[in-house]
Amino acid sequence: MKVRVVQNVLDANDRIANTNRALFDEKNLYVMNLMSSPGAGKTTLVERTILALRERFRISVIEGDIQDTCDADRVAALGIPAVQINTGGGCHLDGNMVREALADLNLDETDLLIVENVGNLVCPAEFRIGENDKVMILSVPEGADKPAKYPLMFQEASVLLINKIDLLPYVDFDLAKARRDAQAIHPGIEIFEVSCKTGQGLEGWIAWLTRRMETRRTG
Ligand SMILES: Nc1nc2c(ncn2[C@@H]2O[C@H](COP(=O)(O)OP(=O)(O)OP(=O)(O)O)[C@@H](O)[C@H]2O)c(=O)[nH]1
Ligand SMILES: [Mg+2]
Repeated sequence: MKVRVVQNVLDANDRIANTNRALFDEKNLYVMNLMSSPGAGKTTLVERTILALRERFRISVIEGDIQDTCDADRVAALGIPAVQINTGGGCHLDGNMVREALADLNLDETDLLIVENVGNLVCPAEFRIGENDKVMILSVPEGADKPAKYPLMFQEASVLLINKIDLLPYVDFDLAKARRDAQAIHPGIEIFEVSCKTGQGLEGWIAWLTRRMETRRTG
């Protein structure tokens, strides 16, 4: 019985996510759902991505947090339209929350919609929001055992950014193991080693995202 209830919730969410996706397709919009543990570097990546692509694409951002508006404020400080969703305790965004936030954005003037999910390594991966790609960050201080212990997000993501590689000299992080385990869970997953602090490796990420957007736009 309990399993059936959870399944019903996921089915209902899928229906709303499909409606969102139909709207995104109609507006010729590429949407990425950015997920990670708290503090892995999502908002810093959003800022870096905006700075790299703002001349080429019109960008809007939805920020998901349990409370507060500081992430949306960071994005708005760059002159980018940003909507903050406060889940009030909820550990993930779902299709309906994103649907409601869309009302505050001008989708006709957006090419790239970045949705930063609530910091959590488990639940966000279970709820589709109508995105084109799920993008995941694993940061070096979290440890290389995370793909093996929290496989779902690695399975669901189209791309994995291993962030904070500037900290590798100071933290025990087995890069080869993290890559190997992520590939075992999701064969062929794209992996980029980056530092959102120094900018190292971000050109690979920006090239990947640009390719995905172009593929989307040319069908
Ligand atoms: N050393 C280092 N610090 C980083 C890097 N990327 C982000 N940080 C720092 O990590 C902290 C958290 O970064 P955020 O971008 O706010 O992380 P987040 O994933 O958005 O956090 P939540 O939204 O709370 O889940 C900040 O102090 C960043 O400056 C990096 O590549 N290297
Ligand atoms: Mg953030």
